[in-house]
Amino acid sequence: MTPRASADDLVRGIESGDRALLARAITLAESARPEDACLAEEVLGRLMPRTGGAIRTGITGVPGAGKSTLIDSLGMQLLAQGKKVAVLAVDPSSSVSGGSILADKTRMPRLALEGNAFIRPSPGGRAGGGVTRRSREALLLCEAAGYDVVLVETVGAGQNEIAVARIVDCLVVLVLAGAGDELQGIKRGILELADVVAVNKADGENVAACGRAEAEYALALGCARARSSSWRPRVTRVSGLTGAGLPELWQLVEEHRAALEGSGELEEARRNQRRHWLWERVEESLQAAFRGHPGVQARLAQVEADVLEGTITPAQGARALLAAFGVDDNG
Ligand SMILES: Nc1nc2c(ncn2[C@@H]2O[C@H](COP(=O)(O)OP(=O)(O)OP(=O)(O)O)[C@@H](O)[C@H]2O)c(=O)[nH]1
Ligand SMILES: [Mg+2]
Repeated sequence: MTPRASADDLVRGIESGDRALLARAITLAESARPEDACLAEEVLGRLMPRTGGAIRTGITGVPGAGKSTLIDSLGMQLLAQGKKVAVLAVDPSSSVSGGSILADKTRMPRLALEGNAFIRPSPGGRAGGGVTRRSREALLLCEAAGYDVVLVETVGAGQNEIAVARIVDCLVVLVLAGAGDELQGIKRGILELADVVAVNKADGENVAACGRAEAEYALALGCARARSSSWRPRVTRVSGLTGAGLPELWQLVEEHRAALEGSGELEEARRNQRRHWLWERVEESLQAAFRGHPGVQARLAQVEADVLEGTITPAQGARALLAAFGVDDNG
């Protein structure tokens, strides 16, 4: 067992960019043990003044869309510009159905070897789509450690994009050409949240099809309702494999950042995210307190059985449990 690091050790280590201590702080934040979580909270609290500076970008797309490959290439390009890059990634070990099972274990083979890069696989793996209940803390800790860019890989579509949109500033959605009409519904959902759509795998024989897909998405994005006064979602074509189009993709991410900063929307979005974070934690703690309450525990099995049998309504069941918890829900 490694000796337990103190808050001072962790704060100083993260301030100096120590990746091992950064990783430990994230592990503490994710821990189910209250004393670990408390320590992580203290550390993050002290580091908060150092946060806020990174470009926080979500990279999402269906399984096998090429997210990890693209992040590996993009990360290398950003490192070449002198940037430090952190990646919160979907755990590759649980990645069986999506991409190639034969792919390198980390799926980011080049970035993983770089001293100015930090890759954090998310323990939730595919089940959680890569966004865990402590991804936000992990992101902020990376920022405090001096990473200029934090990329969050998540598997689409649906709830995961909503979760990742709550912690990043810019959401890049990777799509594939010729994926068929069955994706129309997903496409519409994507358009609601995407800041940048990147048609990926535009290489070899696939280039022409990607061009057509790009035009289609551009048309669809043009018709979508505007979410921001300063930014219209844009579409571009990339190949994570060859690296083609990645500078242009990053240019769009930076333009997006500049537009939102200029209009004040970035700060507003981050304020909303912090409000959401507050309520998320309140609700999480309330639920834990509720489930752990002896009075609730004593009645839970019976109330649940009654609700399942239909002898009482779910609303009546909830009222009974809340009364056991000490909340009078009669008014
Ligand atoms: N032709 C081509 N193939 C690619 C490209 N990017 C990724 N691939 C291939 O697509 C497969 C999946 O790539 P990944 O980068 O693991 O995709 P992912 O979206 O991270 O997959 P999951 O994390 O499993 O959801 C691999 O076999 C890659 O080699 C690309 O730009 N062009
Ligand atoms: Mg991946």
